[in-house]
Amino acid sequence: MRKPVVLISGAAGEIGHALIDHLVEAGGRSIVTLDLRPLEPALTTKVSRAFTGSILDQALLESIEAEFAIDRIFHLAALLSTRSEFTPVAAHEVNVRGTLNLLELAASQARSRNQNVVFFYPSSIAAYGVSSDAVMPETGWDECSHNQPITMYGCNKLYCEHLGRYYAGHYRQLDAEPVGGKVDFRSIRFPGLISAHTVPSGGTSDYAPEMIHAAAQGEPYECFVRPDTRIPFMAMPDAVGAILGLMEAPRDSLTRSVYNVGAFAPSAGDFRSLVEDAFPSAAIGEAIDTKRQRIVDSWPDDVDCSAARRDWGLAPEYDLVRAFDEYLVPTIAALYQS
Ligand code: AKB
Repeated sequence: MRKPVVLISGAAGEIGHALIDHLVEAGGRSIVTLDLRPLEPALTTKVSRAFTGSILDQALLESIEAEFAIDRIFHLAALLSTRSEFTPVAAHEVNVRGTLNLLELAASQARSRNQNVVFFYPSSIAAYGVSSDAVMPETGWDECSHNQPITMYGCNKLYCEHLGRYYAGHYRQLDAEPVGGKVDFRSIRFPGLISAHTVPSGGTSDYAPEMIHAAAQGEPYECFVRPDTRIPFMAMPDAVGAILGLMEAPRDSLTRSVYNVGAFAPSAGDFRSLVEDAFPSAAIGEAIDTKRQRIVDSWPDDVDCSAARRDWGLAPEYDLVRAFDEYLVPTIAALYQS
């Protein structure tokens, strides 16, 4: 019998980079990765197989399915919000058709081995479309509020949340013997994520990580959103912790398939002040991109994470100050000194 493995798509990206390290540290299943870009050598040695290819390549997915017994999928591959606006059809192909391909792979694996496949899907605050006159509850918006995204990426993410629910509970429901219920779809709507080790590309929340990484390198940075712009963020270690917390939770403790998470929601001006305190020579200016500003303005100022706390114990380690003092500043400074 083939040993069950974990499949990570988009493994060479920001979340994948951090997730692989945590999964290896935790031990357990072998890891198979798939990304358009080759996995960096330091990670390749930690995984069983590193495929370089596309989630749109059906022949590649079929060969991976034939070779491995996959019982966990972390589907991280995606085009982010800003990049998707320049190539909306390509974004739909990657973000929707690619997700459909991975869900089909999960359903096929579950059917052939008559065992559940747990499927992690990273959704986003981009699934929201909050109108400017909406008055946010003190606890932030819950998962069911203002789900009217204004970006292709946000539309993709919201639709794939529904695709996941379909595969989990209604897949081929008219078949003589439906296999619905064997894809255990679990999703997190990530806020902006800030990694000390990598800089994102193609996102609209990128102003925060771009700002601190530029300051640490002594490079000038022009912030593309207003100082009063406010959205939720999370340090990357807490994002990975949230993924593992959700994936380890007993199925019957989960009251929903899509959860908000967040750790702090500073304004861009607050974030800039902390960067300037940490890097006094930082040269941070302002060059507001009104079109990207419109996208960020449609996202929630903050989100209600009570369902995640209640169902699977979401508990970020890093608030804003601790993220700077104990994770971002020391790690990023060391990154660029070496
Ligand atoms: C983006 O900016 O597109 C992403 C996101 C918030 O999902 N970082």
